[in-house]
Amino acid sequence: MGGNDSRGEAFDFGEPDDPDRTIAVQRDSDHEMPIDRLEDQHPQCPYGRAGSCCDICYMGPCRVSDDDQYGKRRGVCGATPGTVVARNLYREIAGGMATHSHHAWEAAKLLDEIADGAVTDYEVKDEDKLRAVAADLGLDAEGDVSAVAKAVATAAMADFSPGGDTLNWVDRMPAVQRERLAEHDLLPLGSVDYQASRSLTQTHQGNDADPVHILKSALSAGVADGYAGLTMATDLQDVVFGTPTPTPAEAHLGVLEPDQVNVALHGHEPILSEMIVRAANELEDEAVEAGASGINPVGICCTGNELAERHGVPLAAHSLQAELAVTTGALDAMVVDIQCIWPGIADLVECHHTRLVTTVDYVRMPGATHVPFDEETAMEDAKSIVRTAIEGYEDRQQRQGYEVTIPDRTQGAMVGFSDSAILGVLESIDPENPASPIVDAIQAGQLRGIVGVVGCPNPKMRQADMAETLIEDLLAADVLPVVTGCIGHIMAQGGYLDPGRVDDLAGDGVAEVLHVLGEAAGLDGPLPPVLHMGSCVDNSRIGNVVRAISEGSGIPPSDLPVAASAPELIAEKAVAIGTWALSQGLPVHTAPTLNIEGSDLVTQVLTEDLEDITGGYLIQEEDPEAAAEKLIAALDERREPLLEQSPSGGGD
Ligand code: BF8
Repeated sequence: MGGNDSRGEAFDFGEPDDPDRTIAVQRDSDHEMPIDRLEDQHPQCPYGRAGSCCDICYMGPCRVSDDDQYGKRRGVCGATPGTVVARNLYREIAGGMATHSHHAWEAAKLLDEIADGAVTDYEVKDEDKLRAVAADLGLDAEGDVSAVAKAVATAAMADFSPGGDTLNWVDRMPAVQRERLAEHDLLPLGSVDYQASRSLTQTHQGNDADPVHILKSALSAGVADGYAGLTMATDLQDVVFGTPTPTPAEAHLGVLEPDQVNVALHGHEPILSEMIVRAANELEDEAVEAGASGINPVGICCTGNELAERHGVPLAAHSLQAELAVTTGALDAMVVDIQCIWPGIADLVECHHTRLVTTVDYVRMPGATHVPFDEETAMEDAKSIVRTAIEGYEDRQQRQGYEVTIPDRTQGAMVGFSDSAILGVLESIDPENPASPIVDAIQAGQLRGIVGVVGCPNPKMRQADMAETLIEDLLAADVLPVVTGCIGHIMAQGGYLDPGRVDDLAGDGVAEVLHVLGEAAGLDGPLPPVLHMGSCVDNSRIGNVVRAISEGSGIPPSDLPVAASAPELIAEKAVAIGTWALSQGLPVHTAPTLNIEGSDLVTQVLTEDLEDITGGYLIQEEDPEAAAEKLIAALDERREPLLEQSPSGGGD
């Protein structure tokens, strides 16, 4: 983060957003939206919600639960509720791990191709990060950039070798926690591809029936997700696309422009979206020839976060609002890659001119145009996709009586708080030890703790403003929330990423910390009340900050007042991320509650016993105020010993 003195003015965001806006915008009277389909699904299956349904063999499905209301005590094969619930959970986590690590694999392959010169449309943008990652992995970090890039890419790709016993990226874990996990045999057994095949094998009918053993393997899959998925993806994306710095961005559907070619980029991998943004710049003239005043790329879900944090591209919508973006009638193309691409979008584009473009071989949708996107022909492919959007714009102009209704809603936000940006600010206060400003603020009683509030917008929880209420309660209690994923969009839309709202939202202690950090960052004002740290793979950035504070202070991660919350969890990926956070020793809150309540044993292991093993434990709570109270109590428990050690003996 640099010392740009004009930034204070640049971040004049005006009045905060209407608090009802986020909910209101999810309904559209003319079209069926996810929230309507959720209502249609009621009542939902209670056996599935309890994790009690076993459908992995054809003697079933069996309903197996410790609660007689939800099933019998044994499946046809004799499986207990513990076996069934643990097995179902392990499969969820493995699904998330496989998906994140496949994302990381694409980034590793790209870096390898850059190093070999096989791909020329991309380059190494952040050489410092490349060398830092190489050094952390114990590789030769000196010398020619291509050689270091090749070494890092080779180490990354080794983490995917079939049946392989290597997981290099686990070296990015705090050493103290790695040792703790090793003592309990909780480190991944081998490459992430091995972990993926092992998870399916282990949970096959008639294999592992020991619930605790299954949960241990599930936890290892969470570790693999955190390092060979999240951390590797963020590391390599920063190397190739640059490490984010604080940047202003507009949020909400009002960022669509009636007289421009609107291209929504939806999904997760910046490999595609970065190139589309570049191609859009290059094809402005063609858009003008078609009668538009320009091309307006906007971001949806994690692609939105990736583009906003690096380029300030507008954050149009979170995943739950993607369909709503189509209903504006202003979207000329929606270009998707992987993950969180809901099939409802394909139904909806049939009523509109919007071109739905799929780009990845394993993500296809009926009604979409498939344009294969290849790194070797990236710019050419991206231009062809942007030209499809221009055609969409021309089609929009030619439709008689076609209505475009863009909500008059935009909200300014400050995004781009990467780990290196945050640590850079802390270093500017204490160059010797960036942990000390945080530990000092905790010991002075100003900062009660930090909570990573991450993940999805679940229509079940959206109706209760779950994320907003939780975050407001945390802030008021002097807890600093850091956010990623679609929660980042919710926060941007609600004005929580506006530095001007610090004094309204934050307790006096955390407000003071944000003012001090903002001044140190040269922002001429405070940091925003909520720090946007990026996409869902960028949860690794939270891990890196925790690691730096832990290593700088000598306090293990499990003794720091740091917790995680996925207050509106949807995806298996989010369950995998939560499992990684549990492995790192953190209290982890989820809502909706995980599908584990069919087994008393699994519930007890995760909510209680695990604390003695990794330091982490699960908090299941669907009421936002109660969730905030439980998280604050968890932070206080870890803060207490630090207050006792403080020079003044505590600040409260
Ligand atoms: O990976 S927050 S709905 S977009 S799963 Fe999906 Fe959830 Fe959004 Fe990003 Ni993360």
